[in-house]
Amino acid sequence: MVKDLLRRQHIETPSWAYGNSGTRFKVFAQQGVPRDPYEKLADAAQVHAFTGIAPTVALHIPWDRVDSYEDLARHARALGVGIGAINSNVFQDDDYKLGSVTHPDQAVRRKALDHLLHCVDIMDATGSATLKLWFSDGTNYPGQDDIRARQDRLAFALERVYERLGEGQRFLLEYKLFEPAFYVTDVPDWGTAYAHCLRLGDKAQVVVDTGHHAPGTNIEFIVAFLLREGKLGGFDFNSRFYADDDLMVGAADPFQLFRIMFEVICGGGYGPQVAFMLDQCHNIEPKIPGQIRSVMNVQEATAKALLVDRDALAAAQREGDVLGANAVLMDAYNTDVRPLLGELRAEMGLDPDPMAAYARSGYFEKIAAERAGGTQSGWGA
Ligand code: RM4
Ligand code: MN
Repeated sequence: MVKDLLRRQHIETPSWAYGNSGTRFKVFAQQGVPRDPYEKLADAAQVHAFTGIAPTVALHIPWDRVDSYEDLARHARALGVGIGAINSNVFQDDDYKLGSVTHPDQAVRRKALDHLLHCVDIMDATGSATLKLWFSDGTNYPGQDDIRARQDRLAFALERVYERLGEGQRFLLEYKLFEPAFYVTDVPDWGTAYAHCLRLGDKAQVVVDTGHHAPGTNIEFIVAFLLREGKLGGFDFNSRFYADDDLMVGAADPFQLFRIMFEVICGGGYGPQVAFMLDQCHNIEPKIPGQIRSVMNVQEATAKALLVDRDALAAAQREGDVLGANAVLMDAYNTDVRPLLGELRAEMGLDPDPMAAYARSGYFEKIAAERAGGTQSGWGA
């Protein structure tokens, strides 16, 4: 039963995790990094080949701009993966200094909206069902712009995108507390994202990036609440020690990840309706193994959450047995699920140890040798 649910798990990896990345201080180049989206998909296919549960790859536009998106999708299929969410990028053009869809200048707002609509065209071409919207929009200084007018401009753009969505397509609105804006951020929290989505309808949902909250925020509460309202569309998983660190999910706080997964399962969110996506950057560690490790971390947290004895938990809760209820949860969290997952992988025809199997495969040596010349992909900030 637990194994069946785990076998069906689907974790999406981000194309940008395979490219070079860094901080505003330095981007360290690595060997074998993809030069184009085709090579990024090849690397993502390795993550799926060794874990068996990462069958889709999110694209980021324009980082993954190609001549033919149909051709890119065909290439993905031939590699055994599919195209997942299309991530819009309205934060790197010089025009967006004062915002994108909330910019005070109508011409800039139009340009940003056109990009978002273009992303829906790419969804049509690739068969992607999900558009992910993150806006860096905001202000740095009190008085810089009208907070309410910016909300109106945002609502206008979201409406236009919503109207453009086809059958079976949806958008996920992402929030982030701060950065790059340091005073007002136009979509800073789940409440703002939720309110905009609620007004639009079922095809608009909220995505929770686990790195986008103030320290100490109870993310599992947000998850429980949004699920209850049918507004949790998915996750951008990563972990953080300080701000939006984009470190490997489950690295900083595996217990938080377990608590989140438990709420997903209890709230009926363990299925295709809630997308489990990774949004990470591997600045100093090798990228493909970094993704494999991250997928395994989510899988381990999920296995532990599935092992919670929910009947025993409900009984303890009914009886007001505070310590008993807590113990039920902790027993599951403290279970070593690695043998179970090894067994599951063997049943799926995979090596029980994906990290070791990848290291032995020779793929890294191959790409390091082959990918000489050209320009390595990166997030180019
Ligand atoms: C943003 C946000 C988006 C991601 C970019 C790279 O902070 O998390 O989801 O697409 O970073
Ligand atoms: Mn994100």
